[in-house]
Amino acid sequence: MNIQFGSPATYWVEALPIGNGKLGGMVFGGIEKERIALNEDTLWSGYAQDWNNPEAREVLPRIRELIANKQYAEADLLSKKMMGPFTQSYLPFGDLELVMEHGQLCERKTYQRKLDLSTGVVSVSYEIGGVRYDREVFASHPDQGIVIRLTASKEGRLSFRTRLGSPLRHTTSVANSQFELSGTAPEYVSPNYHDVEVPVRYGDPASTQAMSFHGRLAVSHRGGTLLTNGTELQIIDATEAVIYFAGATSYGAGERGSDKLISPEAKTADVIKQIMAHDYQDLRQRHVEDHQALFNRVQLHLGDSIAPENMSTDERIEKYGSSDPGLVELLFNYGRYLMIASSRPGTLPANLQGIWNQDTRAPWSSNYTLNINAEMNYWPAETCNMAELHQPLIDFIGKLAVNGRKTAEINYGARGWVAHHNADIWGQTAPVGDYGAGDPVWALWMMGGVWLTQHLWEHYAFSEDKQFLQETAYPIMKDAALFCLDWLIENKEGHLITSPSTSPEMKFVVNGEQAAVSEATTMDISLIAELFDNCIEAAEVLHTDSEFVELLRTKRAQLLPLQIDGQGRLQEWSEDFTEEDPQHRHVSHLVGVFPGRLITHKKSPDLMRAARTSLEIRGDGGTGWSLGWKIGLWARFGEGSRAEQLISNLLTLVKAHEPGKHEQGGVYANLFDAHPPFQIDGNFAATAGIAEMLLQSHQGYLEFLPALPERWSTGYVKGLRARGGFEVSLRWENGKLIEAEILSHKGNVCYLQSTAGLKVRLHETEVETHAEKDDQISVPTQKGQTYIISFE
Ligand code: FUC
Repeated sequence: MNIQFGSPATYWVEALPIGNGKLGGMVFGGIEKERIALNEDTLWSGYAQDWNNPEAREVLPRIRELIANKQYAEADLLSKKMMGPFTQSYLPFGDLELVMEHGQLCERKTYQRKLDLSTGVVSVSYEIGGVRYDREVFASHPDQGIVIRLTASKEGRLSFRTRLGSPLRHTTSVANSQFELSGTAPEYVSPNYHDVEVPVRYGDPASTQAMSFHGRLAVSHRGGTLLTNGTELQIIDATEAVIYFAGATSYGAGERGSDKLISPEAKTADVIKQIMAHDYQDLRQRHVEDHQALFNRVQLHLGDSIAPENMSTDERIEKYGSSDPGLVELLFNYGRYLMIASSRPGTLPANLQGIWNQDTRAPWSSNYTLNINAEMNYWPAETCNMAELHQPLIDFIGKLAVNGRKTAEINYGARGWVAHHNADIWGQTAPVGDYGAGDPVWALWMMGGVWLTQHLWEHYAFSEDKQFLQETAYPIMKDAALFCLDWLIENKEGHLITSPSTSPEMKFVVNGEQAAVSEATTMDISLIAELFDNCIEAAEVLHTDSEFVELLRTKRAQLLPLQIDGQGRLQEWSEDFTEEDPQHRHVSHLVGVFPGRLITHKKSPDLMRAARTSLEIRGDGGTGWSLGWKIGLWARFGEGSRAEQLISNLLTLVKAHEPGKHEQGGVYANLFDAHPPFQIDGNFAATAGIAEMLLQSHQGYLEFLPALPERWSTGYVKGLRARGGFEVSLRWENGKLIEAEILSHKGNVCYLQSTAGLKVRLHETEVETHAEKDDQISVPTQKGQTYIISFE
């Protein structure tokens, strides 16, 4: 289960990612000069500011009037007055540099560099002068540091120098045999798509409000000597050495419950002290055990790999693509690996690049983009059995819900909470766009919070953790619903609509003019309808708020119904507008099909067919994340081979030195999703989409292999999760399901789609099943028991 190469990385997207949720590293595997590009997930520019804009409230009635009069271009223009500042940017920490004093390689063939997904360890090895050099690198979650072990096969042949550097303002020092880097983040970084005269602004060093950060290196060694010369650490004539890296920022200082009294310097000192108390094998074992406790929960086998074992991953992508079942498995497992490495309880949620970013002005600020990307990152969390890794997003939603209350009140005079298109570490909830410089097609979208609440509901639906529902999820969901109740207005026909409303990020054309804002886009209505449904269900589970439930039911019924357009598609806007780009990457109006569950074969077959037509016309192209979304959509349409086509399109190699077309996605050599540029969402969507092809549970019952492509004729999957507290393993042969194993965590009745010849056993005893309506079979289960279902 390796991503592997026969040479060092030249470009960052060829390097191999490691991470412990907080610290990230990209290992280049250089021979004479190694670079590990470092990140710490809380290192962002700026500080919490007031982003709310009272002017929004003033112009709102006029904007609504213009839209009602179909003066869309004018409404677009005026809606710029609703904008606030851009979000801040996620920053690179710096580089760990390593200079090996053995010169270059003569014999290229001896070189190998790989990331083993099953251990979370990157290794590099090669031979010079008859000595074999080995390097192992990992980011330890239990020990909170990055560990690098270097060995030489002959005694005394290991000599190197190491230090830290950073593109951000910093100073370095060496004291007590430790290398230290102290840095300051900029107070402002302008998005890379918004050029201004001074895009990166630092504050006055004496009074800056930006965060500080600190990195620390220490080395232990067997044989040889450690020298320090004030600018680096140097090891001479050793046989083995271990380098330890710790990094921290001042983020959180002053927040309630934070460790504000601990400076970043003290934090790194503490980590290094603790980590050095363990020997290398111990650290490695603790890391591998921790990683595998999450990684080994799920297994996928789609057939035997057809690629030679030592083939480098980029060659494998180019030569075989999705025709190599092993490569599809690797893509699936990589999404799980990247989630484990970028999102742990207590860390920030994975941003546009997870935690890996080398640019001071990262693409789209590497922020949280709420109109698709941030949600997409967490699509595999529940289905792929990593529910606790969903926690950072859940915590973040809680933070946005607090800040978004102010925005709802100040910007719109509404109750509840709102978030828009972008968020950052500071919990920005207002529309971005630099007070008018942005385009309403992305900046003006009020549904960020509404969509995010879907994650709270799903986290409950999979676990059925009522305490979580009561204490965390429902209050935030209810508050988001309150915002919607205030935001919705009645149109002339008595339907409830949103206005202004955009379908991210697609414009429509009216009278030869393009515009973004209109009323009641299908995405708005779909997200609100689903939130209301989820709130109603949640309140019923909790036996609470019966009046509120009634109100939601009434309002839900009054929402503008979804429509089918002249071409038989699910209509994207409330009117049958012509779109600016029929193959646009966003498929916002299909959100109710996937990841939502508003539109299904059972509930709304006509809308489902129309949605399928929409996707057909949108085509099989798009950015990396767009391809990823379409895998899940085709899975929901029940068309496995089409979903597989999208996986195949995603497995197109994008070469780092040929930047590729912005709207033509694929993967880089290291299998990172290419928008291009690198954006991690496509990796997560691919993993979630593959899981969705094999198991679905959004219709209230389990569906096995709902979208199995012809190519995956024989295989198995183990450990996927289904709503209702079930863990499911499946085995199939020649396209036919042979056996399913269901572990019941909650003792709920398990509903299955009825299949002829199905037999359910608990141990050796046959379990009685009951036929229900709609071709469902129900199986009573007991908590903690595993049921075997065989199909004849
Ligand atoms: C949205 C998308 C872009 C990109 C950006 C981060 O604006 O339309 O394609 O993914 O987010």
